[in-house]
Amino acid sequence: MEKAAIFHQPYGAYADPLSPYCLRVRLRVKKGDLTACTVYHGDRYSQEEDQDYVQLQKTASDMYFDYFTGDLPTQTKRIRYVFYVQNEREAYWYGENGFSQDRRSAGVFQYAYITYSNLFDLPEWALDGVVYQIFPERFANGDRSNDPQNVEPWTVGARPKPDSYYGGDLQGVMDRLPYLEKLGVNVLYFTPIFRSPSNHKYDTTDYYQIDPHFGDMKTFRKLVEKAHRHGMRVILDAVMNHTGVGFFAFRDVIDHGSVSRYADWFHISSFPVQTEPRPNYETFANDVWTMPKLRTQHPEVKAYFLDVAEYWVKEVGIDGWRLDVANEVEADFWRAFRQRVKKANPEALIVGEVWHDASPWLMGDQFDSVMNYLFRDAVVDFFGRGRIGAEELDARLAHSRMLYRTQPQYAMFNLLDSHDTERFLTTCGGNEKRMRLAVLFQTTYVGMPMIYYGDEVGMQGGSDPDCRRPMIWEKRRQNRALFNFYRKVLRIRREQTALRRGNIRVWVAQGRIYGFLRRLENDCVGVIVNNSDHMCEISLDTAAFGQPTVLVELLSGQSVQTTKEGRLFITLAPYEGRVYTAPS
Ligand code: ARE
Ligand code: CA
Repeated sequence: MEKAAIFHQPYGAYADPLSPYCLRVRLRVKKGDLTACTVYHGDRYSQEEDQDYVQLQKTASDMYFDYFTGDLPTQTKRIRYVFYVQNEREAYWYGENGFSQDRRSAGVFQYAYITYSNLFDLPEWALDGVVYQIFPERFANGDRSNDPQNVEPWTVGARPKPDSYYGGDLQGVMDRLPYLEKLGVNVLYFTPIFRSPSNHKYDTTDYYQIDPHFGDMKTFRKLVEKAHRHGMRVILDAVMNHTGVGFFAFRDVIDHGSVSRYADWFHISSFPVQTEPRPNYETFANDVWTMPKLRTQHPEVKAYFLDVAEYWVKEVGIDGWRLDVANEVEADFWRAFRQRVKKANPEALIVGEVWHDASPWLMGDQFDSVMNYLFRDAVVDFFGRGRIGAEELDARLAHSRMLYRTQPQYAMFNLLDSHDTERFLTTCGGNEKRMRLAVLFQTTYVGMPMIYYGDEVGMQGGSDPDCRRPMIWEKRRQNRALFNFYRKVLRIRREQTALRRGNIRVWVAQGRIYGFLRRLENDCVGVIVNNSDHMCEISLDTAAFGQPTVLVELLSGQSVQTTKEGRLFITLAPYEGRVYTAPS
C-alpha cells in the first residue's frame, strides 16, 4: 500500500458537514491502490470503542489519486473517526497518528463539533441557476438619448477597439428580458454599471451611481423589479480591489497629497501622486494607472465598501455580487463582506473571480462560488482545441472538483468564455459541432452554466477587446439553430433534477469519448459525447439507471433497448452527444 499517498485532514474539503447531523469525509489514496475503505466513527466523548461504520465509495479519480467519500451520521454533532484501509495484501487503521495495525495506535481524527458557521450556507436557488453574462455597453441599446459621443455603428462587422463605444444600456437589457426568458436563463450577471469613464467601467468613479450612459437609478430599480418578475436574479460586479482615479478619495489625495485624510486608503509610495512615467502607487496589474489599488485592511476603507455592498443588496434589491480580482484582496475584508451581505439578504450569492485553485475562499466563510476557469481550461483543451483526450479531461475535472467542499461545486459559474477571453466558437475554429458538444457538456455538468452574451447566437471574437463586439440582434444574422440548441439543452436541464442536484460519476472516458452519470436518489441521467470526427461504437453499463429494459434519449426523444445483460450499445456520429434517462 502506498501510505505516502494517503491523505486526509479533518477540515475543509476533506471533512465537510452537510448538516449538523452529517459529516461528509473524503480520503485521497494512490490511484488503483485500495480495494476498500471503511470509517469507524462515534461521539467523541463516548467511552466505548466505536462500532458504527460507513463504507466509503470511490467517487472520483484524477491522474494520480482516487478519492473515497462517505457520509457519517451523528446525533451529537461531535465526531471522532478512524479509517480502515485495505488492498489485496494489507490492511491498516489510519488516524491522526498515522498508520497502524493496532487500532488504538493509529489514533482518531476529530471533528469537534459541527457549529452553525461550519455549515456552508449556499442559497437554494443557486442549485437551479443558469447564468447569462452581460457586458452592458455591448448588449443592447434601448435608449439613444443616453449614448456617449462618437458611438460606432452597431453592426455585425463591428470590431471594438479598447476605447470604442456602441451605446448599450440598461433599458436595452430591460427590453430584451423576454428574449432571455425564452433562452432559459435565470441569473443575470452584469459587468460593472457604476459611474466610470471607460466602456468596461472597471475604474469606478462613484459606487452609488449608475453610469449615465447606462441609465439612472430609476431605470436600474425598474430593471431589477422586472427581472425578478421574470424569475431572474441580478448579480453585479463588485470592483473593490481598486477604484478609478476619479473616485472621490483618490481625487482628494491627488489634490492634498500626504495630508489628505484618504492618503492611506491607497498604497502610495511618495507624494505628490504621479502617474508618469510610472504611477507611484500600486494599481491593478502592471502599472494600470487608471486603477489605484485600495488598502482593504484599512478600517475606513473596509467600512466604506461594506456599506456599498450592503446598500445595493438591501436598498436596491440585487441578488448578489461577483467580486473582481477577488484573490488579491484581504481575506478579512471578504469575511466581513460575507457577513454584511448575508445579513442584508441571506439569499444573496457571492461569487469570486479566481482563475485558479480557489479553495481558500470556498471554505464557507468567504465566497459561495467562483467563476470556474479551471472548468473552462479543461473544456477548451478537450472540446475547443482537441489537445487532451477524455481520460485527461475526466482527471482534470475530478481534480478541480476535489479541491472544494460539496456545496460550492453546485454553484460554480461554469463558463466557456467571458469578457476577458477569446470567445469559445473562435477557440473551436468556428466549428459549431464542437461548440454544441461543449455546450451540452456545460449544461449537464455540476454547477451553474454561465453563458457569455451572444455565444448562443454564434458570435465570435478574439481576446479583449474583440470578444466584446456588439450583440447580434438581426435575426437573419443570428445562428438560430444554435440558439434553439441552447434552449433545448437548458430545457432538459430544467426538467431533469438530477442534472442540477445530482452527484457525478464517470461513465466512460476513452479516447475522445466521454460520458458521465448524474444521480439523485433513484433518478439518473447519463450524458455521452463523441468529441471526434469519426463514428464510434460503444457499449455502456446501465446499472446506475436500475437496469431498465429501455432508456430514453432526451435530445431526440427516441427510446433504445438495453440488452439482457443490462448494456447499452450505441453508435455515435462525429461530434454527437446524447443524454439518457430511464422512462418515468
Ligand atoms: C486593458 C486592455 C487589455 C490590457 C490590459 C492591461 O483592454 O488589452 O491587457 O488593459 O493593460 C478591466 C477591463 C480590461 C482592461 C483592464 C485594465 O475589462 O479591458 O484591460 O481593466 O484596464 C487577471 C486578473 C483578473 C482580471 C484579468 C483581466 O487576475 O482579476 O486579469 N479580470 C478582472 C475583470 C476584467 C477587468 C479587471 C479585472 C480589472 O474581469 O475585465 O479588466 O478591473 C491568467 C492569470 C489570471 C489573469 C488571466 C487573464 O490566467 O492567472 O490571474 O486574470 O490570465 O489575464
Ligand atoms: Ca444608449
